[in-house]
Amino acid sequence: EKGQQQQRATQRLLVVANRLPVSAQRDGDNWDLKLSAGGLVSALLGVKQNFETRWIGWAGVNVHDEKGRMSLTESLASKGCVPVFLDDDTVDQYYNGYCNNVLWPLFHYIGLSQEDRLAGTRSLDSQFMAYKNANQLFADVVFSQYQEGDVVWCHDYHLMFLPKCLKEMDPQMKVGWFLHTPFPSSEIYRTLPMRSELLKAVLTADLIGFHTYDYARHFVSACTRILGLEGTPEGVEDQGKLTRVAAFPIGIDPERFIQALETDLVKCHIKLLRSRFEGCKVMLGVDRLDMIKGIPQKLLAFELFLEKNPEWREKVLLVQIAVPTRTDVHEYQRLTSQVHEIVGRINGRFGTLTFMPIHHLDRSLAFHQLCALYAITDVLLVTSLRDGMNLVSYEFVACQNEKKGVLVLSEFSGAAQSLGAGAMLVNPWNIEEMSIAIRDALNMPEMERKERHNHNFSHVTHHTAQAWADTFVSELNDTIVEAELRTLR
Ligand code: ADQ
Repeated sequence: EKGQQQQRATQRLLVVANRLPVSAQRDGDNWDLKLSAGGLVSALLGVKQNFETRWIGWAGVNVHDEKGRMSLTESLASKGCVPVFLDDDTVDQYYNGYCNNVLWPLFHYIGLSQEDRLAGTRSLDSQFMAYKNANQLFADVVFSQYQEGDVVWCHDYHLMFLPKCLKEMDPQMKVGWFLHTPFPSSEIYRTLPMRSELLKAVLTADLIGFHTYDYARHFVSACTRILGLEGTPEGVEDQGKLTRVAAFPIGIDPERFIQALETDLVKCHIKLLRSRFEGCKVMLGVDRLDMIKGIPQKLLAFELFLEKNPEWREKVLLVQIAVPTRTDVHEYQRLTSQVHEIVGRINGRFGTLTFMPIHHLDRSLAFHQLCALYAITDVLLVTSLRDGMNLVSYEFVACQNEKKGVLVLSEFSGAAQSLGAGAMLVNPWNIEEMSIAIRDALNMPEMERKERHNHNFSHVTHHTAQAWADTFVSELNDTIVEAELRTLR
C-alpha cells in the first residue's frame, strides 16, 4: 500500500482540456501568459499536490508562424503546459461550430428552432469532420508527451473522440474522461445524428465520470438504447468488457477563499462595499453571460418581486456580474441585448434619482473583488436553466461564514443535488415562484439561515476539488486496462 502511494506521488498526470489554464497574448517576440478564470481551472489546480501534472490544450490564440509557435511552446513549458495548435478553420468548425453550436445547446436542453437546426444540418458533416480531426491533433500532442505509467485525463464535450484516438495509438494507455456539463436524457441525446459514433468513442475510455448520478444514468441509458449494450450498476458492458461509469461531483478549493477573506486587500474592499450599500440588502448573481444561466429569468423574477412588494423598494439591490463569453456568436449577442433591455426597464421603473435597483456589470472581476462581494451578500441567486454543477454557489458558501446568507438555487443545477438541503431550491421557469423565494430569502430568520449555511459549509469544505481529482485519478489507476486483461488471460 505504501509503495503504491509512493508510486502515485511521483506519477505523471496528463490533463487534456480544450483550453489550457493560461491564455496567451503575443507581445512582439514575447508572450504574455494569464491564468484564465473558470471552474475547471480552479478545480484542477488542487490536484497538483499529489501528482506531477502536465496540461495539454489550446492556448486560445492561433499562431501561424513557426517562430511564434516555438516561442509560445517554450514560454508555456515553464508553466507545465503544452500547446495544441489549431488553425482558423478548425477553430471555426470544431470549436464555434460542433462544440458550441451543436453539443453545448443539446447537452443543456436548449432547443434550437427547427429552422436553425435544419440550416445547421448542412454544415454538420464538415463540422463533425473538423471535430474528429481536432481531437486527433490533441491525441498527437498527448502521445508526444506520454511516458509509460502516465495517466491521461480527458475533459469535457470538446474531447469525446480523444479516448478513442489515444487507445488506437496505445491500447495500454490509462485514459479517463470527465464531462463538466450535464449529460441529457437519452430522449434528447438520440436526436443527434452522430449519436452512436460519439458514444462508442467515449466508451473506449477506462473510466467515465459525471458530476451527478443522474447524468451517469442518462449516459448509460443512451448506451443501452442507442447501441444496444448492457447497463450495469458499475457501468456499460460490451461483450464482457466493462467500461466503468460513475458520478464524481466536483468541488472548489475552499481554503483559497477562506484565507483571502483574512487579507487586508479583501477586508478593505469589504469595508468599501459595506459603506457603499449601507442600509440596503444585497442580492448577487455571478455568471458567464450564457443562455444556460437563466439571467433574463432572474431579472424578471426580481422585477415581479419589486412590483408585488413595494415595501422593499430602495431597500434591496441586485448586483449582477455577467462575464461576456463567445461574443462572436449571434445567439450570445442577442442575449446581451435582451439582458440590457430588461435591466434598463427595471431601473427605469423602480429607480429614483439617488437609487438604482440593479447594478449590472458586463465584465470579469478580480479575485479579491469577487471574494468581498460574496462576503457582503445577503442572498445569492443561481437560476441556471441547466448547469453541470455551478461552482459560484460553492464559492459563495465558502465566503459566508460570518454573514450566513441565503442561497437561492436552481433545481436544474448539479449543485442542487449536493447543496439542496441547505439552499432554497427554485424552478427558474416559474417567475412567480422565484419572486416569492426572493421575498422569503430576504425575510428568513437568523436561526434558519445559520442552520442552512452550516449544512452547505460542511459540504463545501469536505467535498473539495482536491478530493474530487484524487478520487477520480485513484479510481482510474485501479481500473484494469483491457489490453492488460488480455495478457493476464
Ligand atoms: P461554468 O459554466 O463556467 O463551468 P461555474 O461552475 O459556475 O460555471 O464556474 C464559473 C467560474 O468562473 C467560477 O469559478 C467563478 O468564480 C468564475 N467567474 C464567473 N464569473 C466571474 C466574474 N465575473 N469574475 C471573475 N470570475 C468569475 C462549467 C460548467 C459548470 C461546472 C464547471 C466545473 O458549466 O456547470 O460547475 O464547468 O465543472
